[in-house]
Amino acid sequence: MTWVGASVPRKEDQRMLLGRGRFTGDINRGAALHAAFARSPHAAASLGPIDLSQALAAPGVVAACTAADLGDPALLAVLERPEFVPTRLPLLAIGQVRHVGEPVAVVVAGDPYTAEDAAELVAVDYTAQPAVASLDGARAPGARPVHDGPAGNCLVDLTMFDDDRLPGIFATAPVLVGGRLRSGRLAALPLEGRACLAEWDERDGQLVMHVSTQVPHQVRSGVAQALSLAERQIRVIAPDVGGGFGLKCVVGREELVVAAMALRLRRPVRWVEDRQENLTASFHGHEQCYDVRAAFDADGRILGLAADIDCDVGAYSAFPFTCGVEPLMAATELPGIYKVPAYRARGRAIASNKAPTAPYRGVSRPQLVLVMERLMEKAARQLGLDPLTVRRRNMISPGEFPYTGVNGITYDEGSYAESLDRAEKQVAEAGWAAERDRLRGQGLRAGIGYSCFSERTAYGTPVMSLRRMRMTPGYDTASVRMDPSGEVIVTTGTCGHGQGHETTFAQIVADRLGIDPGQVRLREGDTDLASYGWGTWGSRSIVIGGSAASRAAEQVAAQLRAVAAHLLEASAADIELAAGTARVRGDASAALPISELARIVHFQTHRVPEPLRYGLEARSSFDPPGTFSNGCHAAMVSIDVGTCEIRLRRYLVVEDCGVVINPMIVDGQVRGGVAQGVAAALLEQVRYDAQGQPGSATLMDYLAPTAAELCPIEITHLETPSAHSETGAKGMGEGGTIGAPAAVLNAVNDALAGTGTSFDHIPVLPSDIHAALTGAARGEGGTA
Ligand code: MCN
Repeated sequence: MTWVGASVPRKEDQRMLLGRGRFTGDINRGAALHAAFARSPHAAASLGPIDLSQALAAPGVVAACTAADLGDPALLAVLERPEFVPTRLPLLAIGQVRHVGEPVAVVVAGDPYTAEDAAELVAVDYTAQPAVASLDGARAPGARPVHDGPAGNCLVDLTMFDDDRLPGIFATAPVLVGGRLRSGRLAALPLEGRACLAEWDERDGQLVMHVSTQVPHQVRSGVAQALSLAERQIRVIAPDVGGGFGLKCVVGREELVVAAMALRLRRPVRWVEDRQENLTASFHGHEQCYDVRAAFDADGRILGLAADIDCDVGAYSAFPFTCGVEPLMAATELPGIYKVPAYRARGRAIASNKAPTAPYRGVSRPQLVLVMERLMEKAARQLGLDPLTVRRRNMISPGEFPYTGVNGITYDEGSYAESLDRAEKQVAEAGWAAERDRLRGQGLRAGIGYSCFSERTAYGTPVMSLRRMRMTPGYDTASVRMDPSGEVIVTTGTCGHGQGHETTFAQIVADRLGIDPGQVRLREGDTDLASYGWGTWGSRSIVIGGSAASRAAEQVAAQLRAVAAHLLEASAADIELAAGTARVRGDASAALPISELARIVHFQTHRVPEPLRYGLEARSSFDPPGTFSNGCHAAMVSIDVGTCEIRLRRYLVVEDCGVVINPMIVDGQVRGGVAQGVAAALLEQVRYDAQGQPGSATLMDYLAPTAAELCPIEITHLETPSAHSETGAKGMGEGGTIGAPAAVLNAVNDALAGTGTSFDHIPVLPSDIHAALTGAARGEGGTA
């Protein structure tokens, strides 16, 4: 029996469910001051003098500062490419504001209410300018530049791939499909917004920061770079973090301002973001537009693909990923699981007067899957073929792994065809078609949609270095230490924030050491525990951190075997570690509890030879080329032709993330991800008007999904182990979000079959349906 593969209950849930979690806002410092920000009400304006006098005079206010007072600190995220235009991210705006909600001054007071009231007394002389509030507006000839310098507001312009055969292919192919496919701007919406508590530790000469972040080391580097400190002078701790979804894998300027104020005042300073700030002034994602063309042969095989991809990245490049993250991923990974012989892709990051963007869950994969799945459907319709047949004819098939695509990506072994076969079989066996017909018989419109995809995960240094980020993430490290009582501490540079790492890392290490996961304690999210770590994003933790922990645990296991062999006068190769005991294989009487070995190594060191003395401890690292999970989603929706409400009726996921460490946790990840993907398809959208004013600043306007909008999600696991992780696991934390929008959109279009309308954008809203059903909408899906 192994712990890996078992649905071990989540260790972290006990404290969460009993209200004993410790989030940044819970950390009590009697003398803590509170920061609030004066923020721009304009999307674009030049900044005249800022008058802090009234704010400073307010009772209870301790300090107030502008950028100039702080020496105009800034962050700079850089791609080392000529096609990239770096844009300085000032911690507080100076001279110019570029989006509503941009902080222009900070006020610090004894309580948050006083600080917020005083922030409203900051008098700023704005001269409003016309805003660049849409992709079309930003790209239009003569558009006002968001930043001085780049033409057409283009911060990155990269033609990643090209093929001079494409014009010929498009001229002669029997079938051409394409169109403009768009996805709306999204907010990640973690339950806990951003939060930070910074305090100067006089004794250690260290700025200690508790931050609600996914990337403590990058926050440390950001503080060090912006405030000119050595990294050792800063300790960043992520306590319990109430979700991040990518929003917290970049460094927030407010966190750094709080650090600057704590340094200046030598008192603890706290800032806790409210929901309005979270929706308007943090980071968004996924506002993308694809102009695509694809050529197919008469059998439905793709011959060529060309795409121009524009991402509205908002006003600034977030640190450290830069605004290149969405267009680079989109242009590189668009072909996905399909064999594309000839490919051209240009990806651009377009600046606008909106909040900046971060790598929100899935980054560009939900969109690129949506694009490819729509192309498959369109080609099938034109050819009169079953859309699933067209997918099968194009996907990488079982004998072809490892497969290197036209985009240079090598896909490790996956179950692309099998997952589609399974999904189709389950849909048939569960009678979805009959249910769809029954719904149609009741006067509803109803449809079924599929999506097939791979989820590239665990991007290691070999892959990340191709992006040419000045700070190149990838590897991670872990250490495993057994204490004198036989309990184990694992430390790593990853930083779970809801994924259940305390449980799954413990399962891996417990198997290696032959102990119970209850004896393993994971410590992550503290920069003083790992020399450097890249945090948790890109579904990297179980492959990269988990493999580093597995390797370190193997080394400790070898140390235990050597100690046991010495004490039991046996060969180390004959010692097995299981159920808390080291025993000589085949000799039931020759055994010692592992806790006894730990006690001897620490307290009776003289009983073991020199190389085995002074502790049981090892450190290791891992840096993979990456893993590819895969899956197939199927969705059924119904549309009420009276109210235009779209209802999700059925949802099914077949997913393959290699060896499953904890099926219950993986199911939870899939369900949460699907909820976010369904919401992206049917509900959520960050809105701005033509002046760049946000129209979705509260949860009344930004429609997060609730249980009422979802339906039960059936999940089937396939397991194709990866050769690129120590455990055989592949990452999977984004797959639900990646597969869902395409499946739902295809289901909506199936429901609309016969109306002459289909959609190529998300979210599809009741207003779109109304237009479709009243004939007001033109078929943007073209021939689909
Ligand atoms: N797992 C497993 N077996 C596998 C793969 C994963 O048991 N074969 C488990 C892991 O042990 C881990 C979880 O599933 O507990 C997710 O693992 P992994 O795929 O490595 O992803 P990360 O832990 O690196 O998490 C990042 C991923 C991303 S990129 C986003 S965005 C996201 C997500 O996780 N944000 C989340 N899931 C989230 N879940 C919560 N609750 N909150 C967020 O903000």
